[in-house]
Amino acid sequence: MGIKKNILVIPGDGIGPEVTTWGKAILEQIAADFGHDFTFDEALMGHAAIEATGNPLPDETLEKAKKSDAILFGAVGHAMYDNDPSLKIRPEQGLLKIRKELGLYANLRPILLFDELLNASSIKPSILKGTDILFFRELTGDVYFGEKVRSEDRNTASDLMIYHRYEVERIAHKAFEAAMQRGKKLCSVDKANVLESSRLWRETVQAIAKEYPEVTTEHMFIDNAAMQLIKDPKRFDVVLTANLFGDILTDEASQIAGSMGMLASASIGDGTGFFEPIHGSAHDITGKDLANPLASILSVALMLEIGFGLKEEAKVIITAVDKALKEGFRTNDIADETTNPYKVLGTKEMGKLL
Ligand code: GGG
Repeated sequence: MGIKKNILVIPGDGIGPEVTTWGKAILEQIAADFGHDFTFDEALMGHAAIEATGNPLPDETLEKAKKSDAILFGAVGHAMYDNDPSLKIRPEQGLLKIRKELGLYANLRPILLFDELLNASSIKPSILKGTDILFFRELTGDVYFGEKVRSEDRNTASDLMIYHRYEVERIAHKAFEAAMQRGKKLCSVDKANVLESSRLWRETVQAIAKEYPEVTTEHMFIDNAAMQLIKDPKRFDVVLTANLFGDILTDEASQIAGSMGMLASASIGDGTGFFEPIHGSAHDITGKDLANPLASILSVALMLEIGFGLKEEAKVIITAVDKALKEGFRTNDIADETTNPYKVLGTKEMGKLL
């Protein structure tokens, strides 16, 4: 029987609107094919919201988000803020605030490697083949939310790296539960040889690990993890890490999957789930029909599976992506001339194909 869901679409900035159009189109197609009743609303966030209202997360957006069953988000950011660090109101503040307000503390980032893209990576296919990693990036703590200070003379600055035990406990439970459903291996990544917040992280994960004796747990320093990810990605199953480390490590891991344009994410916590590609607003390619819509489309698969429990529908999307890749269709970011047949599509053509 079909289900009824109200989905809020927040396209955001840069290539966000271009890719989110196709994520939404897939949701409409799935609803038609499986008899679901998906209704959509739209809201502003990021630079688009600052331009319209002066606020990167307008109250109206937050209210709509709280009322919705799931959120499909694109990206935030604009080059003008990167070039002027003194600007106080910034697009990213909208994204951080909505994560905090919705209690979205666990960001799941699966490194889903399609065999057809083995050659799109700069890492050797023999090292990559068989890689299947699920990252749990903590999302509502760390330097992102700790106190930020700039001295009066503007010559000194600090960002407080802060974690509370309960924040580590709740995401650790989610990660261990996922490990139980997968390869029963969990690697917790920190910098406990240097950082006190990482020592709290490690002792908390060690305590939680005792509740999951079937899971083999290891602890790794972030610098080593960054190296192992490229050297031997297959050694990882579930990776649990903090906000900043997770942000950096998953951008690195996107090269295993071939491109940032291939990685989807699901942010979950106390209520409404939030689904977005891991990539940002990519101003260099905005409006050029070059963006890869697959990360948005795969984020929809996560919404269906994790948000709504619709596993079959999610599988249909992953199979369709796999088929398009097997037939040789590529966007520019995953193009690799060794593929035969081989056709490079724009954002719109790839979106329509799916
Ligand atoms: N779709 C992800 C996105 O828009 N990222 C831009 C960004 O600034 N994110 C902040 C963060 O997740 O660390």
